[in-house]
Amino acid sequence: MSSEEEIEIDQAIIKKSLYGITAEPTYSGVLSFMRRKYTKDLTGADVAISGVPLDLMVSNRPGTRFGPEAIRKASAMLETIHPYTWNFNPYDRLAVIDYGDCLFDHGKPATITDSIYKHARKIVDAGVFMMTFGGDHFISYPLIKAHAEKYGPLSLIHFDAHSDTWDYEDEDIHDHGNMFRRAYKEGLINSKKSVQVGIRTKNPETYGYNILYAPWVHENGPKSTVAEIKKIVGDNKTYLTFDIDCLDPAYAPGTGTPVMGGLTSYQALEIIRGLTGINYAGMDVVEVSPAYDHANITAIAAATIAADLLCVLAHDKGPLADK
Ligand SMILES: [Mn+2]
Repeated sequence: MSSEEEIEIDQAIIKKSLYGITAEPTYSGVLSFMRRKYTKDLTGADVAISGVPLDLMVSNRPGTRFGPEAIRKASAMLETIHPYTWNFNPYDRLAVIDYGDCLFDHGKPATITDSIYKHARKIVDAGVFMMTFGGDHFISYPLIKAHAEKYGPLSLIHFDAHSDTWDYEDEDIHDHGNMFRRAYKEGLINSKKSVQVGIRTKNPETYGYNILYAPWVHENGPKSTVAEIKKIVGDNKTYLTFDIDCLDPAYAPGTGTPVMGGLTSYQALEIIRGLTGINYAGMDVVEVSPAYDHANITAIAAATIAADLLCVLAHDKGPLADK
């Protein structure tokens, strides 16, 4: 920016249009995701970013309640335009707001599922696309429930080291390891038209989910992975969930349950950047746990993945008609 250009700081508050982006110092000002307008007003919004700062359902190391905050902070450093992949500014095409976080009562764990579900229903029922930041992966269950009630049984594109289809005796257990069994059992997900990508842990029961294991992705590369994903989900309404532990711990150490042998950040971005032309219902990026992070590696990875997913949506929407 030129020295004469006036920098107006705190775009998250003062921004008038829901479109466009204004440069401001990366180290200063009110944080929202990509400095989007921080608002509860869904009018005119295409996409609402929101956080679910939950880490009560983890089986291993907690701390993902600080995930949404870390992803917002990391996003302040991101470039808006990646000319080698997307030759456009996504915020010229998509009206993206930051809706803030979901409020729930951590002292009443049994009420949390419903609080997340109601938070999602408010946004989904307004016809606004949700991009949600976790929080532990359990949050995907109430989010998917809200989306499936509007759109019918969904296809799932699920990036993870773990399949999260554990079979517990108690059907009503609140845990970040069995959401996709539960969502399948409740008819929220069509598992045959769904795909899990990057899995590299024990998986006793697949419930019909298609699985592209991490070694398969490494052997076949991003292009074949994209082709397989598109073949599986077809034109079905699709929910995309990205557990950051899909990435190798070298690229995402700040997470509760890291597993070696995962995707590189470049592989993940190449796959995501190929996933255009899919009939998306909603998306989330989960399991960032800043206390285990180093140099914000994991938060930057999550913010970049989310920003690129917005580029996918902006690509599919195309440029706005001239006003
Ligand atoms: Mn996982």
